[in-house]
Amino acid sequence: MLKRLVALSVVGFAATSAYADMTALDTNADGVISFEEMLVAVPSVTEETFTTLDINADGTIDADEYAAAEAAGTLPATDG
Ligand SMILES: [Ca+2]
Ligand SMILES: [Ca+2]
Repeated sequence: MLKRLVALSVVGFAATSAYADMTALDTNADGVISFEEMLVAVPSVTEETFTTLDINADGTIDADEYAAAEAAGTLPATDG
């Protein structure tokens, strides 16, 4: 199971090569990505996109939501 998840995330990462690791986005290291934190990495991200990624609608992207978005290829592309 773990191996499969890792393989999936590697594939997702390759497809969005400019995307940083989640920990790089989580600048205050609280384990979740806020809209403000995502804005730093992806200045063009909209609240609508963020809300789509925020599956449980708690206002932040947790590791599960990040992994799901990465696997689905729905992470917004960084500008760099
Ligand atoms: Ca954070
Ligand atoms: Ca969430």
